[in-house]
Amino acid sequence: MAAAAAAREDETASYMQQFDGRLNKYDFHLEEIPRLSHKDRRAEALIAAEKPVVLTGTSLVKTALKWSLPYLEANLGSGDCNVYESKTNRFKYYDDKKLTSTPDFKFVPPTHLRQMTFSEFVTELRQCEKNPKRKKRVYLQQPLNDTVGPAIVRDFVHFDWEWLRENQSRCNWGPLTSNLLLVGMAGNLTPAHYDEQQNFFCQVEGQKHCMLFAPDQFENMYPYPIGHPCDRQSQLVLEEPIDSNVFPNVSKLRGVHTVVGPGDVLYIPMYWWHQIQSLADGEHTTSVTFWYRAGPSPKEIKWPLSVEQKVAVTRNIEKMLHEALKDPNEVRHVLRMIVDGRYSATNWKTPYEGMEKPV
Ligand SMILES: O=C(O)CCC(=O)C(=O)O
Repeated sequence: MAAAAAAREDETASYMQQFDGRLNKYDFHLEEIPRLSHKDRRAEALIAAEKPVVLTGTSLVKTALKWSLPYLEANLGSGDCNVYESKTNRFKYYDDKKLTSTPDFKFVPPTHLRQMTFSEFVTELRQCEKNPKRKKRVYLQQPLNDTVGPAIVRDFVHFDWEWLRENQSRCNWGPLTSNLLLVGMAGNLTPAHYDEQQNFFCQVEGQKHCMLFAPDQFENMYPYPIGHPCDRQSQLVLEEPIDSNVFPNVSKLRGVHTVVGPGDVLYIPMYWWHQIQSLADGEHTTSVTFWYRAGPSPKEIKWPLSVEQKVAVTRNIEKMLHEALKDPNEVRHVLRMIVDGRYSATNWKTPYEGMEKPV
């Protein structure tokens, strides 16, 4: 038993070594995400504890492993797909509904959303691959909905829904909300962000480097303010030197990472920051996500709150202030007013200063 566990640990240790020299270098510490058989009890325990794990040997999207570009072109249907276009390899998400909520603030969208058929997308992808100097990249991010053709429906119906239901019920997650099909060029990068949902991230074609940062890294990741179109995204560009005068906590940043390939399923827990990049020296990549809403809040709240609960509370307070005050400068002023001289470190002797301890 101990030998098997040691062998599995060795497997994880040697797994990332094969990517030495193929991944970007980062200044912060990264540990490996465990790779475990989906039948391994430790994998179940990690999912239940909301810790990332790569599950091997699942048949979750076995029927999608044949989703090559020609297969998708022939079977995805003739409807339009969402294709993001970027002048760099970074495809930072933004919420265009928030674009109008700050009239004094000119936001320059980092990517441009276009609609096109899957065939048109493949033509664009091939052109971009042939002309890297044109500095145009494309990334298809299309929800799998009822516009897909019958062969894709058949493949979808044969996903391992039983395995998903078992996990959903064991972990008390809410309903499945969506499946996103992602087809991107080698080197495309989705910058660090967190989602408010649980995710089984399935790799179908090509390889992706996935870096995850626990919710307790919130202060080290410097998310944008909640009213910003890039809410839930980090302001840090992890590939570039980071100015520690502007972002002093960056020296404390630490994360975990892995590379996923066809058939691997990465569990990305809710509120875990993640940055995902298709390997630059590889081919195009294809992935499918399974996003689940969180389960109902526990009937009894226990203190101290978990880090995840604190992130949720922080978001709620920030959201209320943003909705009430509208202007980010006002939010800053009110937050300073609450903290300065009251909760600030220099003034904070004891929370009960001036109160006597009962004898
Ligand atoms: O694969 C990617 O590029 C991004 C995926 C992602 O951010 C997610 O599944 O939450």
